[in-house]
Formats: sequence, structure tokens, C-alpha cells
Amino acid sequence: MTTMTLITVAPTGAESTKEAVSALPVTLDELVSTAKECEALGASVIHVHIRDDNARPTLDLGRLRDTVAALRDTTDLIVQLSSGGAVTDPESDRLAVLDAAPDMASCTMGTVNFGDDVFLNRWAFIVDLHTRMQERGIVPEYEIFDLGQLTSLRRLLDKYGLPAGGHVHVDFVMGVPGGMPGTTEALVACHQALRDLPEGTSFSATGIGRSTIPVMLASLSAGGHLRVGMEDTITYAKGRPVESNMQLVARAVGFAQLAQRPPATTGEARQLLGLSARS
Ligand code: KMH
Ligand code: ZN
Repeated sequence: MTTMTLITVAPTGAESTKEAVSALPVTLDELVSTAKECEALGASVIHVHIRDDNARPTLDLGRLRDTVAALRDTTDLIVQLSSGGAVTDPESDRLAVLDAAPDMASCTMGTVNFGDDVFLNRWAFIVDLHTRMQERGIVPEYEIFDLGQLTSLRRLLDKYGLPAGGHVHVDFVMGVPGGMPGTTEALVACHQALRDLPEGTSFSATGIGRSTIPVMLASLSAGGHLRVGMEDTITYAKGRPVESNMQLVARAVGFAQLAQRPPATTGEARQLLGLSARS
């Protein structure tokens, strides 16, 4: 059982609007100050979606490069860019995210219904993403929205080899309408399926919406890590909107400490994920 907890903050996402959620960080300044504060609280990884001048989701490469540079200048966080983007983003733009040279990028392991939309992840696209990340030394976080996607990951690794750094890390994204539910039972099923993946595969989990707390507790008890943030949850408690990403990170840190698995430092997180130390 691991003795520390990797805490990832996913502060923005592509789904909530600034009009509806005013606390959402959408400008580079807002993102950087959120990142700094979340790092100080105990986050070690930031999962990044960016917005344009109108606060709409974008995969603009110049902005992505500026974002990676700004986060590296001001924090020691591991910078993980989303290759998922928004459901409307074309595959070519999602692949081009890698040109911004992040430490990590997400790699979703299959197509899933996503509310009223479809989050499309064709096999050939997944292979492209995985092999390009291998070539460039970008460490993937494999996003798992449903149990069968772990079988696809096994197939991917069998056919195309281990990711850059040699360590496999997955994130269970639970409670998306169209994917697996955010329950202890579903997390246990995923945890058991990890037996078919390379020894030492690590996992984090996040529960969308009201499943955030049950998933957090289940993940900690199963030896998993945590992802929290306003990408996944905009309600802190019934009738109480989230005030900031820091509020969610602070709560995750509190749970991790209660579980006697304190937050990993950024250095420990790099080691765990197979990333080389920052020069
Ligand atoms: N915004 C979702 C359609 C990822 O970042 O890789 C996809 C997503 C997953 O958030
Ligand atoms: Zn995302």
C-alpha cells in the first residue's frame, strides 16, 4: 500500500461556462494563481484545459505553449495537458496538444457517451496519441471512463509497449452520465482489473458531481490517488457551490491526512509517475 497521496487538481475543464460558474479560472492569470495556491496546499499535478478571450474552451497551440511556460515558471507542479479537450474538438487539434511539450498529457482509452454528447476516442486515435507521447517522452495519464477501457489499455500496452518513463498511471473518471457510476463497487471492479496491467500500475480517481466524496474515500481505502477540481465538481455540498479549486484541494488533503497518506511532494510525484526531475 502506498504511503502517500498524489493529488491532481483539474481546475477548469471544458464544460462549465464562466457565466454560470464565476469562480472558474479561465484566464492565464487566474490559472497561474490557482496553480500556485493549490501547490501550496498539497497538489502535485495540474490537469489543464484552457480558454480563449471569451472564456470558451480552446486548444490554440500558442496559448497552450504560453500556459505550459507560465506554469513551469511559477510552480513546480507536473503539467498535464488535456488531449481530450471539448467534445467538439477535432482529433488533429487534440494530437497537436503534444506540440506544447507538457510533462504529461491525458489519453482517454475509449469512446463514451458524455451527457447528451459523445466523447469520441477511436482506437487508431488512441494508438496515435500513445505512440507520439512515447516518441516525445511525454508521460500519459490514461483516462478510464468505463471498465472495458482497462482491457483496451492492456491491448494498447501489449501491442505498442510501455509509455515514456516505463510506469503506467491511470485515472478513473467516474460518474459521467454515459460512463461507469461513481461508486465503491465500480472502483473495486476497476481496482481488480488492474491485476491485468503491468505490476506497479498506479491509479487515481475522481467522481463527477455528487460522487466526488464517495469516490475519494473509496480510492484512498483502495490505495489510490485523488483528482479533484472544478472540472469535475462545482458543488461543495448540497446547495453550496464550490468557492474555489483551493477549497476542493484542501478537502482532499484533509482526507488524505486522515487516511495517514499525506500529499506527495512534487518531487515524490515525479518519481512515482516515472518523470525525470525538473532541471
Ligand atoms: N472534456 C471532456 C470531453 C481529458 O481531459 O482528457 C474530456 C476530458 C478528458 O476532459
Ligand atoms: Zn479534462
